[in-house]
Amino acid sequence: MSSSETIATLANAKGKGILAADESFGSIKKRFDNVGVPTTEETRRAYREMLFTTEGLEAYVSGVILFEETLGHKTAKGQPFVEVLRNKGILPGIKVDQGLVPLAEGSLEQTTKGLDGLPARLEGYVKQGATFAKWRAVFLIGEGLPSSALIDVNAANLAAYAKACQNAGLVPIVEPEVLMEGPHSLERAAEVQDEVLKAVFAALKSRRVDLPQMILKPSMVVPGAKATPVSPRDVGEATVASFRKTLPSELPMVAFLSGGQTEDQVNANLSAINQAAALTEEPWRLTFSFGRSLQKTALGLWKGETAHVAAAQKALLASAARASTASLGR
Ligand code: 5MM
Repeated sequence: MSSSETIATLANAKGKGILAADESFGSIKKRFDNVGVPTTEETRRAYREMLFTTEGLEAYVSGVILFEETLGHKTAKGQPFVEVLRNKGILPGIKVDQGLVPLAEGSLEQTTKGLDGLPARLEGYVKQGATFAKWRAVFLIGEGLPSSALIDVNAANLAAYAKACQNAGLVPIVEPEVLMEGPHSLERAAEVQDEVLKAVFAALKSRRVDLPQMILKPSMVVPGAKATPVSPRDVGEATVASFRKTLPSELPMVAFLSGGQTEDQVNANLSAINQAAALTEEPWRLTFSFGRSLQKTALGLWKGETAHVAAAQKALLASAARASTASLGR
């Protein structure tokens, strides 16, 4: 599948989003620990089989982001996950970053590694059936943070990754995550979002990344988890205001991360963002690429038990349906 076909499939799928199921070894362990499931290759495989074989998922999901290990996994009956997804019309994608490392010794800030040897790895992922890729960079808000050094490094790395993906025929999802940790206000989150997105698009342009052939996966503009929450309407207006200042009109699609928000919060906010964008007729399709908020209820029901698969799949489908409704501004 060419990059143009991939972007057309993802960006034109109204009412659909992308399921982020690319938890690295450490992250999936944390999620499994929370529900008392031991972390082994087999439990990771069985969990992802439960997710991907959910009947009807394709009504709400056009792509799934996989972790490297999962890209090679099969169902218990021996069908590759990539084939399971493709048979449903869902495109398989792959997380290609290799996680976070301290920006400098003793620094509170973290940058993302994975550029070394990236072109060769991308070639391999294409052969395994991946059609798009994802790289996550994080920005912590604090006193004097994020630093300009971090913003520069993360923006440059996101651009280098995106260019490498396009050279390899993969659609890049560029994920600059402004973290919700801390007590910062909505206004402060908006300032940081503006600064980060400006730097990221400047770097993408200077690397000559083809903007109509990429997807942005940002945070919503929300106050810190330790601050007083604001209304979805405020989140909608603040997020769209930031995008008007920073996003090029040729960007086809924005797929938000959930970032630790509850399912109710994140869907109310996604709906309000779409309503705010409709008022001013913004050009981008604004949908979801949630990880935690789509999976949390399903994982809590599954708990590693084959007997619970049907109930967990029902919950995943319901979560995906709610996110889909929100992506339509309802
Ligand atoms: C599913 O989690 C993804 C991988 O994270 P790690 O590399 O830390 O294991 C993560 O990038 C995810 O795609 C985004 O953060 C969006 O997920 P949420 O849960 O924030 O919607």
